[in-house]
Amino acid sequence: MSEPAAIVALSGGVGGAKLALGLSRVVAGAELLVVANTGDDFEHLGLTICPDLDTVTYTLSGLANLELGWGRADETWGFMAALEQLGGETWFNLGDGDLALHLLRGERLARGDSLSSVTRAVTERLGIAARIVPMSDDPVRTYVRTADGPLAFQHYFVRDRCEPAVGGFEFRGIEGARPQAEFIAALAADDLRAVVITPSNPFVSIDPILELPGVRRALADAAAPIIAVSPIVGGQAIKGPAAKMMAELGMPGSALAVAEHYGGLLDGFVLDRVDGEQAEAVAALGLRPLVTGTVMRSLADREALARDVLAFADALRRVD
Ligand code: FO1
Repeated sequence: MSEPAAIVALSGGVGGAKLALGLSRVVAGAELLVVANTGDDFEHLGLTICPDLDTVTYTLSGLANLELGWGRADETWGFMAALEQLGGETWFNLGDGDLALHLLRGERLARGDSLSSVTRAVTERLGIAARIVPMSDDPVRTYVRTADGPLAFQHYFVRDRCEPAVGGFEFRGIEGARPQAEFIAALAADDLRAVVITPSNPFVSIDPILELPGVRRALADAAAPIIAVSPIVGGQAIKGPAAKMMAELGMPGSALAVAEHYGGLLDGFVLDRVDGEQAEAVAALGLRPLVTGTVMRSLADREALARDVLAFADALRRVD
């Protein structure tokens, strides 16, 4: 049989999208299936906003706003200025170009199209060779447990700027949500080369995907190594509230703590060189550690990490 070639990457927003871009440039396009978290999605101003799907889509099409980490580059804000003038809610910024995607998606969803079909139409139109799918076509909404009660994710993340201390998470609707069909099929396929858990927030970007009914089972049965890249480097998250959440959850803010969080699900765990001394403790968990450069500043960094992760998976597959 020819070498297995298919890659499944689980991704949230910025960090995950960077590695997804690296992967898309080192494997043949259609061999990469990026599964995006939809727990961050929410209804706002009558629109269905899908931040992680959109960040991955914009990143793989070269349209992403690299300064903001979300939305489009070269954006204009005429809509927001008019919304402000009219007294609308302006805590969540919607660029004029970004708005086109939300309106198009809203119209298609209202017509009964699935989120997968809308996403496929957009990614094909934008010339993205990789496949990008939502983790589910059924709605799942992440709520953050705080001292003042559950908080919808975007209210926590944007409106309240991640200030409330988190006590845990709720993924509302997840019990009845079916994992996206191509995602589950890819995990069962015998041409699967690797499952890559990208360096996204473990709690609010990756766990919603893992907690979907049937996903952990499908991952356990998958015929390829499952590798996670630490989102924590030197005790800090590259971007976002992961380290703050870990402290509030009583966990050490370390790469090792992330490895423990994913636990037995993994075959391999990738740490940055600054955390190299934790490799032994990761190995003691029964995981294979890989120590390399995981901070992705340039496109070359994204590609280099992607190559390292895939070579790591190939090495693990040969020993298993
Ligand atoms: N994040 C912000 O911090 N402020 C915003 O105004 C904002 C607007 C926004 C609009 C569209 C979109 O797709 C993402 C947006 N984000 C914004 C980022 C978003 O909250 C995060 O990307 C995810 O939910 C976390 O990964």
